[in-house]
Amino acid sequence: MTDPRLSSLLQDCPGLRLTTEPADLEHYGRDWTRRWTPAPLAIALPGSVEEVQAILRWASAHQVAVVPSGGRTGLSGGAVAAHGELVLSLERMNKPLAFDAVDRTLTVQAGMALEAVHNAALEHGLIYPVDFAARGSCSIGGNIATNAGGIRVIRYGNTREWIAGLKVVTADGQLLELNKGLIKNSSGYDFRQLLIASEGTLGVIVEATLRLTDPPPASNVMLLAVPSFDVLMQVFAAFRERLQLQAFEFFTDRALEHVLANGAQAPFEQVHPFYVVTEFAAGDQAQEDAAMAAFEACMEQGWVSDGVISASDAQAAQLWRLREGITEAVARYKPYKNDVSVRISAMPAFMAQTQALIGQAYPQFDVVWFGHIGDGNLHINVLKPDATADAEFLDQCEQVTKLLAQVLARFDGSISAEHGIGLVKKAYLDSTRSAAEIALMKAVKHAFDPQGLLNPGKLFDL
Ligand code: 2HG
Ligand code: ZN
Repeated sequence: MTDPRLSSLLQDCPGLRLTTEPADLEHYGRDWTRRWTPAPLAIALPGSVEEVQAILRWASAHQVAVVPSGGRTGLSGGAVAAHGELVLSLERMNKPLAFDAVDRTLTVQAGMALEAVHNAALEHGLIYPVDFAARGSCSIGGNIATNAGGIRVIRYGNTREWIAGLKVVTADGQLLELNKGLIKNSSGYDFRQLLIASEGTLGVIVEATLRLTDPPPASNVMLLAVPSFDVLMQVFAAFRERLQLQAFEFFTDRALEHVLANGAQAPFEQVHPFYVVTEFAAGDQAQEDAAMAAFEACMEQGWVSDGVISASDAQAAQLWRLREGITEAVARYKPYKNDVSVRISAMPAFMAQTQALIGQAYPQFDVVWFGHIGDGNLHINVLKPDATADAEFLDQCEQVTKLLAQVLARFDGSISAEHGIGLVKKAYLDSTRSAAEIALMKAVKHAFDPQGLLNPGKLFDL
């Protein structure tokens, strides 16, 4: 540990677990984006709120930039440390702290994995309903810092809806207790909501009090084959009208090909251009009949050409794998990712324009479409051909993203639906947020972090 600043950190925070091992710098300095070369100063792994406070007091006194770090499964570069920052990993602070049966809340440390939160809630007969494929590796603190969405937003909303309270350490080491689990609290600015989606730029989330709810009734999963992009929203309307949807997701034949190549089982004998995975309440005969009615109505219209319904939990998991396995299946192609959203009512027109733009712009690339179509959220992954150089590929993708951002601006959409802005999308923030809003965001950042030490360069440049 040669950097003299680190000896002073250890003096201020005796016993702190700190590492500068090259393998650790590499591991903790990056997230699931692979674009930046990690180069952190060191990795701090505090075990308590007091240690987090001591680290931030020290960083503030010595003007050291800090990157708060959870499971680093983010896709926007929000947890990358490429410029000598201190990584503050919440990994060791990963325990449930308290359950309250009357409030129906679970208080947890920020480093707890989402899946561990799910399991802890289930132990009390309740659920924490935000869910997505990275559940085993992502941390609840990171979910909150990006307002993570996922596959059940259509039914339960984003992370934001489920946060009853937050403990946050500020840039100068103060501890804020935000909202303290209250349901009603009209006492001025809600800093809890401000911290949600702030991407580690305003404070370090150390604990969260999560709202829990009843588990859903028995559900069924259905996979539908859809002949064209244009009818996806009609299929959605037909199902939403008749059923209480828990999820409504789509993907293309290209996406399926990659998942099958990665070991999944083909769902149908024939190949179809598009697929929908939908999950819905199916606890009684009336709901089962409604599901069949929706399916038949779509078949009659020619909006759906085949379908399969899960007959067991194992089959439901198999069907989900086709959708949830996409990110992993395409990872080896270093995909350029777009994660965009518009209002559901604008989806058909937006999809038509985006499809035309992407079709023209990337005739040479493998483009994989999928996402949470029931939330107006599309993921568009452009896969890098092995023979194309990284820089050339990135440049072409950025050019197209500029055009996509213009389309989005026309539809009042968002350049980041659920992955955050981080480093990857900050050049396009102004397609979604007005100049006045960005100026206010910077003023808020200055109020919380006057020295600009918390996750610098993420979201916007100061
Ligand atoms: C998903 O919906 C995630 O599976 C990841 O948001 C999306 O890999 C992506 O682009
Ligand atoms: Zn997603």
